[in-house]
Amino acid sequence: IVGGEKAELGQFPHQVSIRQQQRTHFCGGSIVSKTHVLTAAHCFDDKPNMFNQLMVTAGSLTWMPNTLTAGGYTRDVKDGLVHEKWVPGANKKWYDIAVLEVAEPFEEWSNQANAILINTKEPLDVGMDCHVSGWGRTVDSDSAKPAEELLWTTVQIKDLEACSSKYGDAMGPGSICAGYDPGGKDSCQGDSGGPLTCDGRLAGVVSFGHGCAVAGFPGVYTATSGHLDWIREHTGAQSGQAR
Ligand code: 4AZ
Repeated sequence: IVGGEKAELGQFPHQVSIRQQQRTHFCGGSIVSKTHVLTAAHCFDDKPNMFNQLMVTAGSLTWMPNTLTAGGYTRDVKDGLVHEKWVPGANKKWYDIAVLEVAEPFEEWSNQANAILINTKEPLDVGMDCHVSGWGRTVDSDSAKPAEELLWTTVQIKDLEACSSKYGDAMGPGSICAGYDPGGKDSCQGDSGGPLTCDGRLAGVVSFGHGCAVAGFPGVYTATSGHLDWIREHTGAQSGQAR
């Protein structure tokens, strides 16, 4: 997250960090049911069929393995599914959505780890304030590491036509844009797969953008409302409307 502030425990109880064993955080995700996490397909381009080596952590402000023991709920991943229409490495970032099934359910919901309802409202109002959170880069630089603490920022829903005219063919059906016009607030690499929430509903999954926080280039999100059938088929997610 570029231009963000530190989250408080319980502020984003649906947020998870996805790691490969004891290695570094590589993507975010959202708990959508006791057993399923929604994330981005492109997170797994370089880890095809390695789902059973992954783990997810919820209810923690840090992703770091050594401090994870101090709190949070870590689960092994049992299986995963990338959208069957996702094409790794293609210029078209269409169907950038995936689900992970955890080996042990998130049995006990708490105010620190909890499922989020899927937004069904479409379209969302242009200009609406939404929140994006994650441990991704805080500056758009290849040398940047993931953030140590969970960050979040506020971005606004952008006009779809105006945004697709900037991104062209890269943006698929069922994608939306959200950003901050002056620049300086955005999701960035490492936030991928994580939640864009609008009125407390999961409206988008962090997908891609032209750099991060560049004025005039909002972030692109896979819209949950554009993939409801797929999400319902592959998760036990519940839906609700953003107000
Ligand atoms: C990335 O590289 C990435 N500003 C994710 C989100 C955004 C840009 C890049 C959105 O994964």
